[in-house]
Amino acid sequence: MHQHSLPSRRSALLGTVAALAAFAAPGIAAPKARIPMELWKDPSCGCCQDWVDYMEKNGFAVTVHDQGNSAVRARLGIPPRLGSCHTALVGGYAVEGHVPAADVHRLLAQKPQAIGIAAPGMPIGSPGMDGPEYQGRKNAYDVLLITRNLMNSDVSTRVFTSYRG
Ligand SMILES: [Cu+2]
Repeated sequence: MHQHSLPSRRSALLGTVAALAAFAAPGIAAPKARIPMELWKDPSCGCCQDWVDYMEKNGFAVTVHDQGNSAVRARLGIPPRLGSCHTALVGGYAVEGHVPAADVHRLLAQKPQAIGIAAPGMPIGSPGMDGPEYQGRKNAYDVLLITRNLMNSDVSTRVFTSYRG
């Protein structure tokens, strides 16, 4: 048994060394797997698609559903007052609206006990709401962390990141 397992272990080790050498080589970026995200939006929502394109450029692989946004939002436990134009699910968290990718990456790294994060409404200047039609305008907005009280199921929020206008 030992005789048989040795060559394969050895080649696996050599493979690892080769991979590490490739990662260390200057000018060669380590290939990074994109994070799967599922998203629900209205088919005619242009700013939703702009956000999808932005997320695709920032480390996410987005599967888009052109319906069911409101139903998914309700299912995930996001109250309508925190709603926006699209709802996403990533790593077990809800992401509502035009949330910057950095906040989603931080959420996935910190793994708080939470429903997810939201940028309620459609803040002008947020990712996907920053096209030429807005002429560089930026409104201040907060990305909120949404939590649910496990005792009474009350939903509450606190500021996750504040963006200045
Ligand atoms: Cu929008």
